[in-house]
Amino acid sequence: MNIRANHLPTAELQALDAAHHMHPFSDGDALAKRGVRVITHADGVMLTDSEGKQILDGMSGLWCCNIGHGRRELADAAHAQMLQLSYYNTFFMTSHPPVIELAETIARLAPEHMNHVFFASGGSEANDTNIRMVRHYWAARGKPEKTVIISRRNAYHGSTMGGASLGGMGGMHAQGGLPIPGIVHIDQPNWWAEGGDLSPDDFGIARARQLAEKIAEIGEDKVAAFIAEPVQGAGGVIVPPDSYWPEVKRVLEAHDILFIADEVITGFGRTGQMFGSQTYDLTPDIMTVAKGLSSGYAPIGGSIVADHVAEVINGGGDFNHGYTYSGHPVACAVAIENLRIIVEEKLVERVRTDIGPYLWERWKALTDHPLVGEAVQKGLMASIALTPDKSTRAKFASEPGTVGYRCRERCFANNLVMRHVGDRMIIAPPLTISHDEVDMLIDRATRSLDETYAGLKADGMLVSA
Ligand code: PXG
Repeated sequence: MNIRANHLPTAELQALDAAHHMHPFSDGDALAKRGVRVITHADGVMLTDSEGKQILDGMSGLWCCNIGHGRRELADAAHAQMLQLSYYNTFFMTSHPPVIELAETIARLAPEHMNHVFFASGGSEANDTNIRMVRHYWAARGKPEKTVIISRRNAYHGSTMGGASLGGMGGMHAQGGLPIPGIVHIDQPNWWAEGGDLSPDDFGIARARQLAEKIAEIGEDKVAAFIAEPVQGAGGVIVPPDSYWPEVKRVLEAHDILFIADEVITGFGRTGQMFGSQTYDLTPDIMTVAKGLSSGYAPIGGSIVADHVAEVINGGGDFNHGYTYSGHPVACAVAIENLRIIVEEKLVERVRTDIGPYLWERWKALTDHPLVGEAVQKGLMASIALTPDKSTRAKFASEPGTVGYRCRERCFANNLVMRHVGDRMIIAPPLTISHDEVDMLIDRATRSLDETYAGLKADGMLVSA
């Protein structure tokens, strides 16, 4: 392979990276000073860095590599498609075989009532599509004043102006004048952090009822849609109390608004069903997908659209929206091959009946550790809350995220990618992870927790806020 940088020494790669590459969600100066970690190869669940270290990828890249790294079938699909038709657009009354086949495949895998797909290059773009689509839907139905979209605090829906506005991340809203008008937020169902003295079920109901209260406050005639992740991912793998989704469902059924399930992380097997909406028995009008659609082998996302919505959009004249890479043939060919593997290798069933339950056996035992409060999991996404006192669900006296960051650093040192979100630690390994690799993950996580605990003790930081 003729990639010059593959052969450069680490220090040189780091210097060039610092000089020319601006990183997402990073403090550029701090990163340059420290030097980035350069990942050069990956196979299965293991990454290799430029120093030859073998690292267990507990995050599937960035929640995307559902089938694991390095599958030759996907490379072959991309290669063949590039030679046959590397690019053509899907505008101006044209189409091509891979986009047609992928749309049909997705319709077959999606819930019965969802048979239409609008493609994008990733989840953020797809959510921007969704903002425009739900507003256009109501306008086409003669209700142009139904424009407001309700979302949740600490949700993640992308990084474009629209996606970041739908998201409920304070740090993102603080930069660039967000959110854009017409997007409002209610509270998240995060019982550990915000449940106070309520039982998880009472708290779940209370948080779900905020949706009804917000609709009443704005006026149903002004509300276009509610958007939510079945399980919040980037927010810290927040698994809602059992009472939450049934109550939200009741609220949605009682009101004439659309429901967008953001399945960018939960789609394509992550929760043990093909879609997280199926895990929670939800009936979305639109599902946002990306990541696991191609297992990250090619950038592709989209909106899976219910028949009744597609009918209105298709009947509403031109929908003046689209991306150069909507339905990119190479990305579609890669996604088709990826979905074939997910289905034929029964990865979704594997998560539900085999590796998911096995991970849970091992993961929940982490609550024996003095630093770990709750452990939660849905399929192959899981988190633990770090706390100085689990009996009171206490937060640390240090700035939120300080302890999580220290733990993440220990994980790195122990060759495990386990992320922190504030003081929660999260994992979402490839759906192909073996039992032995789960054992390795738990061993490395435990060692990292032990070292974090020892460090906090030594520094006098085991103190409640
Ligand atoms: N929706 C959800 C639920 C996501 O998790 C997006 C939309 C946006 O997708 P794109 O493909 O535009 O990135 C995401 C992406 C993190 C992290 O820190 C998570 C995401 C992206 C970047 C960082 O966990 N999720």
